[in-house]
Amino acid sequence: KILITGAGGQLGSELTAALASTFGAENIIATDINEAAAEKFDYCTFETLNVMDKDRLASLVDIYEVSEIYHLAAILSAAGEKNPLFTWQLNMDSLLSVLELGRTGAISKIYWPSSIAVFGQNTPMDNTPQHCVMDPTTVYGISKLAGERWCAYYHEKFGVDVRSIRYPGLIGYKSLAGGGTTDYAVDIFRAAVNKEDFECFLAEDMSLPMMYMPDAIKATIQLMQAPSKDISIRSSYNVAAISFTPKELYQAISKRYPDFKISYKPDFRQQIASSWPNSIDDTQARLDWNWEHDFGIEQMTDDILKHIL
Ligand code: VAH
Repeated sequence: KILITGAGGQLGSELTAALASTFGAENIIATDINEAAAEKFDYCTFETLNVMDKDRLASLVDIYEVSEIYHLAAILSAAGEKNPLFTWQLNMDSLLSVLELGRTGAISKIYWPSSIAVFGQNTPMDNTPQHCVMDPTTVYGISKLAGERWCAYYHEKFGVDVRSIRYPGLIGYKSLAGGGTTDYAVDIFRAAVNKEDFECFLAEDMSLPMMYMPDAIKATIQLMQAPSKDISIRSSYNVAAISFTPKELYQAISKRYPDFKISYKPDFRQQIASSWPNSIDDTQARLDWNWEHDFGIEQMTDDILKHIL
């Protein structure tokens, strides 16, 4: 059975549904700290779980005979800056509890998302390589980089089968983003279809690596299904799809919504975004498990606007 933490979140809502259709809803246990998330999961088992509560996590693993955990619960980059120490504790302690379940043999496989937030000001910004200087500036990024090293450590020392992707900004229309620096690219679509003007918290020329949710889901399931021997990176894989600026996304949307208006009012998130790469080199993911993205900015925009209404 597969247990997902943070299942009610932006990624969790869609990944849980995809796992249910791939592996059978009867094999899925969705968990979230937020009880109200239960309503999204009428198709599978749902349990409330605070990931800081490692005893409850262990008992859910035991009760449901869980063999795999997708540990998605975390505090993201922008939200994390408001409460640095708690963000560190939550992001790190919960990952270590999951890795310990792997070490003791309670579970046999782990998925844990990392992020391009592991990169920083001295990282090469264009076509950022898998291995390079990583000097994250946010607590979220620091926790993801440390988490990557823990994943590699547990694999190396204890043989834990843990797999990870450094996601770019993820864009979906089915659930809202929360507390991230890339959230504008989700919110902008709702403003457009609701015929509201949009105020963007990043500068118009702030290029960032992004990915449409179906590509992120595909990458995750592909990585988790790859034979263990093909996984050469046990920290976390660079994975790329598209890069664009707020202005380019606005232009793509305004082709379909000509009256749509945007203004730019960069806040503290602009500084976070400018410490992240413009584009990512994902050669290793392409070599190891045949990663290939499907959606460009135009296809993504079409698809979202077709479905979001
Ligand atoms: C954030 N969406 O903005 C996340 C992501 C690449 C950024 O990790 O914090």
